[in-house]
Amino acid sequence: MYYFASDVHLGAGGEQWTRHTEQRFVRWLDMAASDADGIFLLGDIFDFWWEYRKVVPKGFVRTFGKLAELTDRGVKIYLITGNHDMWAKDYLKQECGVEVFFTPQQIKLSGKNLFLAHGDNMNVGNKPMLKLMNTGFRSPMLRTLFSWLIHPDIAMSFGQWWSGKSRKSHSGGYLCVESLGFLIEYAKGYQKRNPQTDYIIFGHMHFAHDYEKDGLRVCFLSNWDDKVEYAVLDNEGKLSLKTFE
Ligand SMILES: [Mn+2]
Repeated sequence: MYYFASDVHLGAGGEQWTRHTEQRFVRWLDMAASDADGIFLLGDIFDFWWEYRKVVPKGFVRTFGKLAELTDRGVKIYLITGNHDMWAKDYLKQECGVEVFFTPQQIKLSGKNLFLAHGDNMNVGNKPMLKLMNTGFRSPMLRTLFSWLIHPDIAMSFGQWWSGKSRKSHSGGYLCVESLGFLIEYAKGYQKRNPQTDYIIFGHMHFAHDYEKDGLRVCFLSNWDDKVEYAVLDNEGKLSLKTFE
């Protein structure tokens, strides 16, 4: 069995809410780990993650502890970073045993070909502003300057503020199936270029949906504000969206 979840946004919404969400996420990890051959976290696990060379942000110890405990036991856990945790470095790998990918991944599981992505940054070719912003956010030089010139308390406050703003602008409005259109278009193009693809899974939209049409199957995972919907791929290669109580 393979499990897929995304957009936990740990750190968003105040201390009490973060604690509540984190406890829920840790319970989900335990549930998944009971029979998982692999757990895939499709990005935005943290609302804002920033790593210094020798320092990491306060918080999230239950998550780190659980991830480390599970990977120590031999459970395979993967993270494909999202637009809120793309600044990860080696801490999650070294301390928690999580395999981190910074780009979408094609992978074969249970005999099926999957394309896994957070869902940000797709189709940016025709969006020059977004492309420029992304180049800036990912620029090693700007990252170094941000780390070295700004006191961490200020840098983290700025990052948390920016993350909240970005999250609200992207998910604050009314979300519906139509909001997913651009990613479904991307998925169609992707499957055309890679016809062996069986399933595509995205996070990012904070709106769970199981799309199936004309031989294309795209699963969208929910965020963790309310009802949590995650995906499971069973050993026969059947993919389904499930609700976590
Ligand atoms: Mn998100």
